Amino acid sequence: MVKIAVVPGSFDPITYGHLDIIHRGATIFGQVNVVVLNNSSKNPLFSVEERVKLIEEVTADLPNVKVETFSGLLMDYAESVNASAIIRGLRAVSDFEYEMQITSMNRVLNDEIETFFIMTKNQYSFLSSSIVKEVAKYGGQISELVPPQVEAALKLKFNLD
Ligand code: COD
Repeated sequence: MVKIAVVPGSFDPITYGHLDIIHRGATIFGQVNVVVLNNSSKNPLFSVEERVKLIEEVTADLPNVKVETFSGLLMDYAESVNASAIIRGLRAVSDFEYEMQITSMNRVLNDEIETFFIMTKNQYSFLSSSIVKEVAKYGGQISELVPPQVEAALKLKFNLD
């Protein structure tokens, strides 16, 4: 039976850091479901549909990756697709406390779906969607931080050329 791992997030927008985690997950698990949780309290720049489309475009070369969206609890989604694991990315020690809180809560909800942490590549350890949006907004160089499709979408959002 194919083992399914879920990579959940906001992906507003997807960066090379996210993509690194998805690539690594796709070499370990038979199938990776990237899921955009659309009930976040954050105020997103991109709509759920825009985020899904960008992720689909930049993962098109990975045949065992599929992109979905879900409203509700991550564990409800994971159970609905029969997932074996959740994959989260770790950048720095600062991520740890937040991740531990989420993982502990998820364990209360379902102790059988294990959370795996994958450390990002060194060059992406400072990278977040928020930083990318900030730099893009003021016309800074982001080509080493996000795929070309995402760079183009950000320029369009901020009316830059
Ligand atoms: N390198 C490696 N990994 C990275 C990088 C990077 N540069 N940047 C981000 N990541 C990782 C993050 O650590 C995370 O694992 C993943 O990529 C997604 O990141 P984000 O920022 O897009 O998404 P988050 O962390 O805001 O997503 C939070 C969820 C939406 C998953 C969470 O809030 C959730 O599960 N919500 C649903 C409600 C729920 O089930 N709640 C109960 C548990 S508290």
